[in-house]
Amino acid sequence: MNTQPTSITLIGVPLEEGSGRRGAAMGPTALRIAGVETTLTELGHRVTDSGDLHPEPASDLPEHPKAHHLKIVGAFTRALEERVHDVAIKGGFPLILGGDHSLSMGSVSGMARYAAAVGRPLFVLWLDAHSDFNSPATSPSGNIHGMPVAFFCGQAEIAGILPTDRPLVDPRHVYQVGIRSVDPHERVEIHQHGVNVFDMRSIDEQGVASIMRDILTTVINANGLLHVSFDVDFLDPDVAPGVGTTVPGGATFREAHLVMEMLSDSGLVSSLDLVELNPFLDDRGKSARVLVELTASLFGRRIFDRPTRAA
Ligand code: B3U
Ligand code: MN
Ligand code: MN
Repeated sequence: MNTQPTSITLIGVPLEEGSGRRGAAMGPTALRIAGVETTLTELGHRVTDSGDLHPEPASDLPEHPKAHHLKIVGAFTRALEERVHDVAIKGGFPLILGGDHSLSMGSVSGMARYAAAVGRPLFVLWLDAHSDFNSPATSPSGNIHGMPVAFFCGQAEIAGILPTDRPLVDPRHVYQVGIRSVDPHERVEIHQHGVNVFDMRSIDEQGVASIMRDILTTVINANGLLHVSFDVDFLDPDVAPGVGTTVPGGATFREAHLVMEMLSDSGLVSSLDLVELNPFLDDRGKSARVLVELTASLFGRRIFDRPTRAA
C-alpha cells in the first residue's frame, strides 16, 4: 500500500511548443490553483514545490522542418531530465506539472538514468488517447508531443538533444492504455518494437481492473520501477474538456480513478507526469480539478480501505 508518507517534488513545466497550439504552458498554474500541493499535504505527504523550469532555448540545436520548436523543446528536455534524475536520486518522487507531452522525453529519460543507476528496469504506463510513437520521419504534424515514446525508446533520434549513450526504455516495458488514435506509421512501429497496447476496445472487453492487474504483476515480478504518464486526453472529453486534442470515447471518471487506486495499492509508482492540460480550453477549471482528484487517488485517498492483496 502506498499509505507511506512520500517526499513529493512538484516540477512545473510550462511547455506548449511541442503541441502546435498555445495554452498548455498555463497547465502548471492551473494545477496549482486547483490545489495539488494542499491536497497531497492533507493526505500526509511532504510536498515541495520547486517552481517552474524556464530554460533558455538551446542554441546548439537546429531548426528542424519536421520537429517544430526543437530549440525550446530540446532545452526543456535537458532541464527536466536533469531535475527529475536529481529528485529521484535523493529519494524523492518527481511529480511533473505539464505542459505538453513532449516533456516526457525529459521526465522519462531522467527516470531511465535513475533506474540504470539503481539497477532496476524502468516500466512506463502511458495513459493516453494517442501512442505518441511518431518520429520526425513519420510525423504527420511535426509536433514533438506526438514523438516522446519513440524518443525515450531510442526510435526517434532527434539528434543532439540528449547524449546518444543515455539509458533508453525497452519498448516492451511500455504499457499504453486508453489508446484510440494511432497514425498509420505508428501502428507498424509500435507492433514492430513490442509496445504493449490496450486500446479502448480492450478496456470495454476486459475491464480496466484486469488490464491493470496484469501490468502490475509484470512490474512486480521484474522488481521494476513504474513511471506513469497521464495525458488528459486519456479521459473522455466530457470528463475533461481542457485539452488540445480531444478524442471521443475515452476513459470514464471511475475507470480513471480505479487505475489510480490500483497504482496506489501497488506501491510501485516512482514518478508521474500530468500533461496536456490546456486551461484556455477548459470549462471553469473542471479538468484541472479532475487531475488533482485523480492524483489524490494515486497518493492514497480512498472511499474505504481494502484488504491488502497482491496485484
Ligand atoms: N498522432 C498525431 C496527433 C497527436 C499525437 N499526440 C497528440 N496528438 N496529442 C501527431 O501529430 O503525431
Ligand atoms: Mn500524449
Ligand atoms: Mn494524447
